[in-house]
Amino acid sequence: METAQFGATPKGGIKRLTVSDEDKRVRDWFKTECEKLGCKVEVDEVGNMFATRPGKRDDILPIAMGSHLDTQPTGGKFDGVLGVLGALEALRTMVEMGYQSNAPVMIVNWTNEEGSRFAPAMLCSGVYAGVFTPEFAFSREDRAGIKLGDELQRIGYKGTHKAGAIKFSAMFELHIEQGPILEAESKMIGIVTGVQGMRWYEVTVTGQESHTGATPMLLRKNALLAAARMIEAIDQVGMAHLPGVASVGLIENKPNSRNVVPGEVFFTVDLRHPDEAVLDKMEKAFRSALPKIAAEAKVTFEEKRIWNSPAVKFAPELVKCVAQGAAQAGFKSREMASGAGHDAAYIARVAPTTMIFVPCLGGISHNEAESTTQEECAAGAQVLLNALLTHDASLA
Ligand code: HGY
Ligand code: MN
Ligand code: MN
Repeated sequence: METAQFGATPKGGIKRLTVSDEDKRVRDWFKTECEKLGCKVEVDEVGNMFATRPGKRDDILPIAMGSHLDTQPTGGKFDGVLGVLGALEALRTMVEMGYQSNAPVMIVNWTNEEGSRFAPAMLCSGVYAGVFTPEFAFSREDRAGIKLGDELQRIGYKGTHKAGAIKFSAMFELHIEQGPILEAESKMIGIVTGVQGMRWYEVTVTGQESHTGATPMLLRKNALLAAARMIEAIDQVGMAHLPGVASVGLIENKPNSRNVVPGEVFFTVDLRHPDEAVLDKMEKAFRSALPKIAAEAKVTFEEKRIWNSPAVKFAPELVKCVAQGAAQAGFKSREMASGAGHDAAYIARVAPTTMIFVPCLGGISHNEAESTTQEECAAGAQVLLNALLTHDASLA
């Protein structure tokens, strides 16, 4: 609730876009809170923040707990934030109890998880994992043409450490489920086993601007009409490959004037499925639908895939720590895969990683009404701490 002030919206949500002034304020707040716990806070070249508290032994790598503090434009108070603040609460509890772990403990705030302002999502955990170069990340532009690298510099979070240089031995990520399963089954904890495959595309449809009054229907090259038919076809791709999903979220119509037949439309496509082979089929179906629609509407189009995050399985030994942690705390739990993308999906490439879910009201997320009870937040933080200490005990 305290960090929800940074980017608070009138409808009770948060607008805290990556490396905006609001993001700077919550980063500064996070740094101060970690330093109060005796942590050293380091920032890498793409703004990832690493707060480390020493353990009994300094000859073994830290165990990390991480997530993100950036939000969607109409985001909620818990997506990403619960994972960072849940980690802070777990660390606070250790400090208050005067408990020292074997391994150092690290809290990580990953830059640009949402991919809303700067595509793709999970960009800077991706840089850390070697999926993208720092230069690629710096070059990413928002729809106003502002570059991520320049904004990182402007808010003072373009750190000195090379991405990937600050090491940890394992990562746990606490997150709200962002879907309806745990609530429907009255389970408190999701033992997350992996993340589904995700692909993002950009489509630009080009027609011809013309007068809406003087241009006969049969002579038009209406880019928005073609885009509308493409968007319908994309929805059909999702419906034909359940439990896969297919979405168009961002659309720009030019010139967007009441009495001009639209000449150019830009829109984004988000395809996801747990099985890569089916995701390939969805991609093929999507790509084969566009040419027919364009030809009928007498328009042209360009389409390119800008992101491909394959399905990921999490580390079984850490998944077990979460299951033990939930049982230890006496919470009902169930194994599940994640529909949403998370930094853990990329971090799993460079260190054993897993996730913990708690329910959110009605499974609603990426929505200002996103809501999770204090009891559910506390349960998540408790299981996060239990899982971390279970893993830590194995390192003694
Ligand atoms: O797109 C996602 O699934 C995540 O919320 N960035
Ligand atoms: Mn998230
Ligand atoms: Mn999100």
